[in-house]
Amino acid sequence: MAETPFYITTAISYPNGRPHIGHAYEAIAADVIARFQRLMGRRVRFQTGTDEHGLKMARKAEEQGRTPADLADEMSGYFRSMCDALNVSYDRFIRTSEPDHHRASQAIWQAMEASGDLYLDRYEGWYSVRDEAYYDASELVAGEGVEKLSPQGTPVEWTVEESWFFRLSKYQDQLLELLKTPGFLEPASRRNEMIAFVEQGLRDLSVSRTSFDWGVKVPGSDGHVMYVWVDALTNYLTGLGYPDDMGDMWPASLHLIGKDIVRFHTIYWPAFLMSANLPVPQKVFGHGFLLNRGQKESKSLGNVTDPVELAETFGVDALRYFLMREVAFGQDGSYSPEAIVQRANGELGNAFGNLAQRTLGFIAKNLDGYLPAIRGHTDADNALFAAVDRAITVDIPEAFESLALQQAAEAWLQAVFACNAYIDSEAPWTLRKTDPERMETVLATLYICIAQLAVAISPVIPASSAKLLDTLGIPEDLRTIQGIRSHWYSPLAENDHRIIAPAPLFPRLELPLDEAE
Ligand code: ME8
Repeated sequence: MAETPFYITTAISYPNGRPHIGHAYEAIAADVIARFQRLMGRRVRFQTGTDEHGLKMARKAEEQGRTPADLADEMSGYFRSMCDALNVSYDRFIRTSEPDHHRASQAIWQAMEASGDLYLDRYEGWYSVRDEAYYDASELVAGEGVEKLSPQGTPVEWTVEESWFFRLSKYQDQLLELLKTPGFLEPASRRNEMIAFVEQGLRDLSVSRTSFDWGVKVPGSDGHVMYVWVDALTNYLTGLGYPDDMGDMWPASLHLIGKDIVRFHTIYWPAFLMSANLPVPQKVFGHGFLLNRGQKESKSLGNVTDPVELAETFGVDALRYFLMREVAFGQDGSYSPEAIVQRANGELGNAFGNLAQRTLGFIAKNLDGYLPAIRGHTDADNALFAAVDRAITVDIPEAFESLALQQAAEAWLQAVFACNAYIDSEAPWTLRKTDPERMETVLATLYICIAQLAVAISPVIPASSAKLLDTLGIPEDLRTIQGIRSHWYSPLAENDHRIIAPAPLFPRLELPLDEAE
């Protein structure tokens, strides 16, 4: 079977301010999925970046008395360094202000024009700058007093200007069919809303603006810049080289986005692609929102958290693990320092860290660090091997594959518990006196299981896993599911690999003082 590549993208963020925890959450989730696919031996391409055009950026820059380009340069840097700090393994960090992106956006525009899908008219209607979205009057909701708000609760303004329109209405039937295709839009709970929106009847979409110039120029139409979402969505093609040869990475395997921008990704974007005669993405997943102790973060509430500071306080892997383990992927979730500390200490520190520490420390102390010898396995050993193997070949991969990220972490933790039950019942510290040969077999069994579990959880806690696998002496090329199931133990033992004073993997976390009060 020909190898199918895996192309995953996050939304590109508006760099009108610094990144918040929601941005970190999405980047980490995408990274976990990308790393899992690599672990399965697939060729992966992973793209993230910043969405720099539009009125929201232009206005924010004006407020600060600087140019939009200057604002974008500064803020985009924070997004990129957040990804780096959180160990997000992107292949391309795209900025929509880059020249190749302007070229790609103009090319898709011309392809839509060639299909007869663009025409000049006058736009009159509501626009939300915060959402960079047009809304029909029927969608607006009452705010406090007389003002009307968008369905997302953001302010709207009445806008009248000459504009290019895209024949969205033409794609109504095709879009309905696409939205009803199993697996295209997940979780399924988001599907009905989109189907209802299309069934109401689609109106053509205004796709250019003339009242400002911070955007991609409409080819051959002076004074028009593209509606920011037209260029933003095109970033997924730019990164592959569009309009030149895109290789075999398109259509994308997965666009990972938040629930607030599902309409853009499952209605507008597929319609643009259909118009340009390009295949539509295979899957769009709209994850939930992350709340701070159940509340939306906002400057006025003073509860905005810098994700990089959070990682510095608790550790990158503790934060990554917490986010994946705590929240059912697809639903909203909440975080707090207490909850992070509790999960990290209980599950990473006590359950997995101690298991590794006890086993390796025991080998270092009692066998001078030389790997224990295996002299025939008992039923208990085989039962543990079977449980761990099932976890790493069935339960964990199936959960990751279906984007049930929380379940993947849960399945891993269950296998860790099985190892802990085994170490307690086999009690190598007692065997040391009564049956030193059996003690060695027990330690070797644990050694193999720990290595396998370190590989299986590496998408979530890559740095800690790598550190543990280094200590264990597992060569890089065996750090895949297939590799770590091969018979590497005896060759490693014969190689005289030694375990010397293993360092604790997960230092015990305390709540910062101001949180503990
Ligand atoms: O929407 N929890 O950019 P953005 C989880 N530029 N996810 C959240 C979140 C939260 N509290 N807040 C936001 C944009 N997000 C556009 C995207 S894509 C071609 C253009 C998610 O900076 C949000 O849903 O407002 C989106 O997926 C991403 O963060 C970037 O949001």
